[in-house]
Amino acid sequence: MRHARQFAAFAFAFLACAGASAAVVATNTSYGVIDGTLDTRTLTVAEHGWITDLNILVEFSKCDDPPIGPNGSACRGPGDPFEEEIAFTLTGPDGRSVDLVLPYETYTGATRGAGRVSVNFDDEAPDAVGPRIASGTFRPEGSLGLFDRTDMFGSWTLSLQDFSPGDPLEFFSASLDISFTTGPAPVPEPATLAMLGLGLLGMRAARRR
Ligand SMILES: [Ca+2]
Ligand SMILES: [Ca+2]
Ligand SMILES: [Ca+2]
Repeated sequence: MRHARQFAAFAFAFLACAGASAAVVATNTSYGVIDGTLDTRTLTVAEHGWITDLNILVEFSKCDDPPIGPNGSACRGPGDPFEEEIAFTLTGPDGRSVDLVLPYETYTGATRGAGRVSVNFDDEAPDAVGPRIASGTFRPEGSLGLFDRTDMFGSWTLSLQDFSPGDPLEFFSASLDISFTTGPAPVPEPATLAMLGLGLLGMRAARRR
């Protein structure tokens, strides 16, 4: 155990040596009405950094017709907004994808739309996203930790889908909020750290014999 602990201490010391930052590294504010179709928004990160935590803030509305428009806030239509018929997915520069909102699963039917909301998708949030559309910080359907230890540099794609015509999804903005370190090499995954720790213990046991 002592060796494993020493190794962990070494790993943390290594982390402390590298520069560490947290910042909104990319934003897209291209308003759009998405209805019965798939649309995407690109978030371009211009600097390199090893991701230690990634959150994404998405500002959108899902209202009964008509659309609320680029400056709208409350829903104009009084009817069922069909909140369930949308899907959000974030794809990183290296092609890996994480589902934020799943269709007909994350959100369920509502009697009246919530209007324009800001949802911060964050693995560390206490509450999971859904079942009603609401502003706040929520855990996404998939784990954004999938992006940890990868380079944030490059083009990220937020896919926004609305499954049937009528009651559009409206997109206002998205921001990537990334904590990252700078340095020559990515930090090993916890599983790798644990295996290295076990390996050290094994070597020690073998030396004893
Ligand atoms: Ca995280
Ligand atoms: Ca987080
Ligand atoms: Ca629709």
